[in-house]
Amino acid sequence: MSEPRADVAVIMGSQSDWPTMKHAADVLETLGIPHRALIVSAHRTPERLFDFARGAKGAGYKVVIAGAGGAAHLPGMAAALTPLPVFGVPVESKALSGQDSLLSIVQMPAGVPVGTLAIGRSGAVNAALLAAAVLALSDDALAARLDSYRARQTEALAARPAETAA
Ligand code: RP5
Repeated sequence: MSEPRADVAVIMGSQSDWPTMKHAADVLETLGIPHRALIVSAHRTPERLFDFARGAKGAGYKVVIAGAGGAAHLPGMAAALTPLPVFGVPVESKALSGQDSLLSIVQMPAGVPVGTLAIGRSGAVNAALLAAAVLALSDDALAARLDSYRARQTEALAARPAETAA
């Protein structure tokens, strides 16, 4: 039996990336965007990476979100192999707090773009919101849901800070 259609692939280099990348999946879920999370390592499963990225468009994906840490080659290699837009999320590494991940992802050569997000949770959330914005260009119902998401976020922010324990 074939798997249901997914618009967004959330790929990551390791199980250890999931606590970060789950934030992207959660936002996609909230916005009702069909997505699939996959572990695809540029270094440990290079054949899986090639198979995934070469077949991503044909499989029906429209956007790829790729998260990796350390020597984070996954987003760039995915972008080299697929014409789909790729958003890269630098996962916070233990050794260098994700600065290694960020620099590995952001410094792509001209001609092979990766939309690079912030390190960690913010990057994962924003990658999902960017994916949603791309998909919303051709989906009015999703555009309305994205507008509502942003409106709820605006309404949730208090005008004044509450007292908190020191
Ligand atoms: C990268 O190496 C992964 O994306 C992960 O962030 C990092 C560490 O992987 P594990 O050793 O935790 O599996 O490829």
